[in-house]
Amino acid sequence: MTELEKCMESLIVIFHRYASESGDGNTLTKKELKKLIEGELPSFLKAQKNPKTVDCIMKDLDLNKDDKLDFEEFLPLIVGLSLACEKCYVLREKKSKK
Ligand SMILES: [Ca+2]
Ligand SMILES: [Ca+2]
Repeated sequence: MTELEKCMESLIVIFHRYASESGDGNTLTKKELKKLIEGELPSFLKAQKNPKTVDCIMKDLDLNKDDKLDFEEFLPLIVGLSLACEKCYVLREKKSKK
């Protein structure tokens, strides 16, 4: 497998690892989402001072308002964070070339 294929597989595996903790194994409840963020994105959570961060994320991502996130609804979180990370990466690269 290529590096990118491995990344995609990791995303899917991690999503399902947390999604299968309770109830429907294909969707994340708010509790499961919180665990996923705490377990897999600790630096993101630390950067957020608002204790309601997970509630806000859940509201934003849950497009069909069933209080659960399927993989399709979960992906924009990763895309959004990747976009932010890429901006930092570009800045770092710029600095290191000077
Ligand atoms: Ca679940
Ligand atoms: Ca949903």
